[in-house]
Amino acid sequence: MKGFFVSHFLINKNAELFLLTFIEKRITMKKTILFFTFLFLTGKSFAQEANFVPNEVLVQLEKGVDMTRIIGELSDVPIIDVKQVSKLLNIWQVRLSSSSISEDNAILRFYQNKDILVAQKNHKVKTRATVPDDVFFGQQWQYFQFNDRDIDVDEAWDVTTGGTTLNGNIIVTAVLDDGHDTNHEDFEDNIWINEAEISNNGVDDDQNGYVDDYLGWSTVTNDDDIFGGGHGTPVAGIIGAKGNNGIGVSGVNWDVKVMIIKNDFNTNEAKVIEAYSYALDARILYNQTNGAEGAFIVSTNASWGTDFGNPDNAPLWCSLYDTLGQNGILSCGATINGDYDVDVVGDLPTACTSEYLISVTNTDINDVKVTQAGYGQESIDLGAPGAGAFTTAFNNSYQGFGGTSGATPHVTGTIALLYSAPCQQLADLADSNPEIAAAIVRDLILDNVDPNLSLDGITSTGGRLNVHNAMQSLMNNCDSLLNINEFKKETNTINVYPNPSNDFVNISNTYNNTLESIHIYTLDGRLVKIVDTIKGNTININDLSNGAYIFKIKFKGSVTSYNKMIIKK
Ligand SMILES: [Ca+2]
Ligand SMILES: [Ca+2]
Ligand SMILES: [Ca+2]
Ligand SMILES: [Ca+2]
Repeated sequence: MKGFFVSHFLINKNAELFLLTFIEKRITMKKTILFFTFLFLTGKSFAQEANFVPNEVLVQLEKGVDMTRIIGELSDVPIIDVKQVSKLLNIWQVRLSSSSISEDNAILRFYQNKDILVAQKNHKVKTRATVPDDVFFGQQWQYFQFNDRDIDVDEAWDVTTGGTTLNGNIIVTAVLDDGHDTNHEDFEDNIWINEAEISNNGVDDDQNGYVDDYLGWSTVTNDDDIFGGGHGTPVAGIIGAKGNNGIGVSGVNWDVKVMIIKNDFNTNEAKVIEAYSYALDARILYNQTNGAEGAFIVSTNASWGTDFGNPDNAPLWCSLYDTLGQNGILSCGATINGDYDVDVVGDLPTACTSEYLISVTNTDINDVKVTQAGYGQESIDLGAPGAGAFTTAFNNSYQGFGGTSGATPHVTGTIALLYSAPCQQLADLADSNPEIAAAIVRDLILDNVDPNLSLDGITSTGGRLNVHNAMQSLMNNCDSLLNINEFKKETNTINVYPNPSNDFVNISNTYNNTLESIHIYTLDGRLVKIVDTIKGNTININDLSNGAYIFKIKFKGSVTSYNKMIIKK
């Protein structure tokens, strides 16, 4: 037996040194044999010892033994400092003089003292990170840089890499863009397919109002010809290129379903509304059928927009974000690629005031806002890495993709990833109250950014996306998600009655805030009336002609305006 011990000690001296002594001291011979057999079988996988703090050793003393006495007994060991790290277990951190003894020799010496139970090196501990095996992962600086100028998604992947909620909802994110390279190798099954539809038979099999919408939907050709994606393929890749499949890159989600809605964005707002409506219809159907039909869309991505667009003139487009949010969908918008304050000059959609629209600007590899990227303390929420973010590209290739277009899908993808977290409360809320779930996920992202000087004072959060921080906050607060007061404001319901109305309209909300102002627009965006002296909750509209109007309602102390459609007759 002795010989076996010695040879094992020689083979694997680092970790087993202490075990040898431990076994001799603490357990019977019979147990020793079992323990050592186990060690022998498994020892090889620990051939390399983890990094440790130089000139430090941790020691555990017998209960009640005084460290001062031990130091006296070990006068030949050059101890320069000790600190108790556990009173209960009598464990001490011991610092040694650097030059005179190795950690191994000090440990050997400690074990010669009968009152020392354990002596070991002080191994370094660091945040874990899950790294996928995709060959170009190393080029995805937005995920990992040694100087940590990144979104820490690798650390979030310790918790989840995407896919479904705990209740089994398959998480979908909708990309409204110029289509997708459907032949790209690095998506595998991460592109959403409408399983309830039969392709190319001229029949709307799932009766969702769209004929043959099998691969998604194109508002250009009114079918599912989504092929294209010079711009859309990188966007989709950032959200959900297949992770850890040994090829290409990884999206923010290793697994997710990306719904492709192809659009021609050089046309008009009607097409924008059509594109969003496909996503909205699918989520409403999902909610109404308890997941039997439709799609569990949690986020949409708009890496496009109208430079200098005035939200006041686009009430339909802007109010769509409220409707999407009320049904559980957060939307992300890329702001202008120009050095402008969009609070002042306007932008569509990123200056729309909906609580369910997250507006994103662009940071670079040095974690600094790109000069040619919009900002706005009210309108723009946060920064994300966009300038040259490495991802998939058209024609089955890979490239650095840029601008706010590259920044935004990192946020869109993060929304999807958070929904896949192992938090039962969030999964249940996503089913029972999609709007509150969406508000929670939004706040998790916005409340947990990395503060960033280049964004300070010119964005609402003053920071850059940090996926890990948001994920940690979710897991830490999972049990009390519903108790967080901040979320209550998002459950605010606006009541407008009667509707249709004649001369007077009453407006109230759940929290009885005082009305500050109401801007009344025609459906084509023309401002026809401003009401800013309001007594009680009733306003007089007898001067309006008959027809439909958008009321943009603002309460005192709230940054949000609520859009409601009112019929005057
Ligand atoms: Ca990092
Ligand atoms: Ca259909
Ligand atoms: Ca069909
Ligand atoms: Ca991959």
